[in-house]
Amino acid sequence: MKKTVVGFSSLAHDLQEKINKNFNLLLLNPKAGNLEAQFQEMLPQADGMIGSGRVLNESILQYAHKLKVISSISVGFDNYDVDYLTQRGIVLTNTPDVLTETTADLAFALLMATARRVPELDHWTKQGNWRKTVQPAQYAVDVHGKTLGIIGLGNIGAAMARRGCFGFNMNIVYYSQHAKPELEQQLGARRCSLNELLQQSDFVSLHVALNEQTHHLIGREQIAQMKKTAILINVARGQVIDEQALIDALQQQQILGAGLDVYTQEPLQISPLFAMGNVVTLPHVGSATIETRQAMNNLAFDNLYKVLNGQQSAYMVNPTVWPNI
Ligand code: 8YV
Repeated sequence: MKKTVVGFSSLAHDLQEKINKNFNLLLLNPKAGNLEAQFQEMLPQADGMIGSGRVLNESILQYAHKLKVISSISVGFDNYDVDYLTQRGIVLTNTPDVLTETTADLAFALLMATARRVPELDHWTKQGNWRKTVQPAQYAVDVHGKTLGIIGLGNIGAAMARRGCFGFNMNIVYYSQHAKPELEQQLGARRCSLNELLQQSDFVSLHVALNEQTHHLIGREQIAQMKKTAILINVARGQVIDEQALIDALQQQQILGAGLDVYTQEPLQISPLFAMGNVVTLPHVGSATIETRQAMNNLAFDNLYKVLNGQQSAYMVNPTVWPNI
């Protein structure tokens, strides 16, 4: 008998087809309302779950009596209570690596767009304001040769650092739990304290996972350490920054600008950030390219398929569960 898989977010058509060929797919339907009732009905049958962008905790998973695996179509796993899953013997898998370069591309695009005021000047030009040669009011700031501070030198942080070093001759400093001697060698990167990084960087780019240690890692005190001319880039998770502190700092011109892809509340529909010319806001699109989303879907399917067929996946977030499942 085919195993049952519950899709907990909208899934691409070809992913649905692949799942349906191998398993019995039940898809949550947000338009039909009452998600809790839908979960309550579907989850007792679920052997596997697949999707992204939804908090799945004990209050929902209590209905999933025979669940073996949650395959998350994301690298981040802050939406899941990993300890609870481990206790329950449920494997959690994710999709790292395939999105590293694409996410770093976007982080660098945000850095460039904010520093060179691309969206702001695009809007200004289209509004018909270009009546004579641009004046200092339209000037931006240089990127090349500046100091790029990377907070969290994991895969995506390192890919961002490479772009800065090799593409723009930037000086790289980083703050990370672990020293990365190889990257220090390759990129001339220097490890330093968080305060030192904040004080010295022209661009501060966040690349840490969200957890108890990184929640509001960048708050009022940290922003106060930054240069007045510095720009903050965040493609990690919104909650790594105290968003109100950032808004206040931008309004008081304590820093020059911010390039943001992630927010405390998503989707974000109203925010003082939207009224600020020196802030570039994107709708959480770090991995959102056709190729990368396809690769993430393929990997998530592979993870799901393997675990439901008794094979280990290389991308288990809680591998200690394995012998017991
Ligand atoms: C997700 C992301 O795909 O992978 C992550 O952790 O943040 C994104 O790339 C996105 O959250 C999908 O909802």
